[in-house]
Amino acid sequence: MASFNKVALVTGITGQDGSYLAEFLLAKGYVVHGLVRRSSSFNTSRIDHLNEFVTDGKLVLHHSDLLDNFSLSRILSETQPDEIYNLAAQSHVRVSFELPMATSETTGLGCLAVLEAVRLFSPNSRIYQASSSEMFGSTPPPQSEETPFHPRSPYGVSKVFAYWMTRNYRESYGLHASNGILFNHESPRRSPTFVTRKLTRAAARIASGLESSVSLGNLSSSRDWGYAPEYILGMWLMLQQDQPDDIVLGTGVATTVERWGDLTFEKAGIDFHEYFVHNEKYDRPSEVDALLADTHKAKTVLKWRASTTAEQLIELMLAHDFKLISNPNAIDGVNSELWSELLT
Ligand code: NAP
Ligand code: G4F
Repeated sequence: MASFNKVALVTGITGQDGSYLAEFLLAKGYVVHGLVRRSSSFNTSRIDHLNEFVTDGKLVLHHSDLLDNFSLSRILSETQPDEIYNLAAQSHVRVSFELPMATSETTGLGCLAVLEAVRLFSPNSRIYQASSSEMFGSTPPPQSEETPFHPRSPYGVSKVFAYWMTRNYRESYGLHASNGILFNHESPRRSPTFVTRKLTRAAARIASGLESSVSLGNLSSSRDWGYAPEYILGMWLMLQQDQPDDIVLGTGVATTVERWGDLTFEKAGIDFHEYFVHNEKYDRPSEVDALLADTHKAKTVLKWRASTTAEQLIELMLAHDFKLISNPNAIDGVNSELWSELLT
């Protein structure tokens, strides 16, 4: 289904999800505007392969920052997007304990800045807010749209603020604003500061003789890990609904960190417990023990379901991390069969 001439604006386009979303929307015929924050080093490696679209004027990159209300307002006024995906955030939970103020500003108030700029300058835009299963915190699994929040980190608290602001702007001003409550989703584009990619990268490097150990924190927590490109379809589907809503996306299967480590190292031909070293600097002052999605609503309302299993995800991430050892510039392509399935 092509959606010609639609305009989308993506905050966080340089991140894991933003880069897949940009590819997805461009393939659907959208003009995509992406916000890139200023950095002293290159921060566009995940979208550099889309340069041909920049040349064609289909992908337009703007310097901006969620903390700069003027640039947000100006870009929204000028572009009048049909759809806005607010993906920008300080998204690392452990780091949010070290940077509680900066995390709250970007991840919490940043969402409010987007909502207010939309209300004032582009009220017909539909908005997707990247909410998180981290909001459920210590509430036991399975977690659904009806599950009470009990966040366990400054990141989680900030996401709860953004979730409620999104609902409040929907109820107060009639904005088409939806919360996608996404459980963990990973890919070869995941930053290696998150545990899944840290493990696939370490396994490939240890098996290749480049490293001799991997330092980690708590191994007993469990997460509902899915494959990021599939979640992009779910985000897009939320904005195609007549009514805005709040919807959980996940796989419905949970794996512990230890099991992920065992499987990953086994697939690399080595034994996880021979190379694992505990380092308390990766422990968190308060932990989220167990996340597991109840995806009934996504299946019925969006007709969306995750199909890549944790084992398949490990295999594709590990394969890419092995490839990076011989070719550090290798780009991870999404399997073309899956990509065309997602696009139809
Ligand atoms: P990510 O890879 O960490 O990307 C975050 C993006 O936000 C990057 O583009 C980053 O820019 C940008 N950003 C950070 N601070 C900013 C600021 N002040 N102004 C403008 N941009 C800023 O995160 P992700 O995994 O793609 O996740 C996307 C969103 O979904 C995030 O909001 C995350 O919290 C949420 N989420 C993720 C998951 C998951 O499992 N991946 C699950 C639930 C919710 P730089 O590239 O310059 O750093
Ligand atoms: O990979 P993680 O850092 O992901 P976490 O904390 O679940 O957060 C991710 O998913 C959220 C959705 O629920 C997103 F909203 C958020 O933006 C992010 O994408 O940690 C997963 C688990 C935790 O229990 C952590 O304590 O792995 C444990 N862990 C053990 N050792 C580690 C490490 N996590 C990291 N990052 N690094 C370690 O060395």
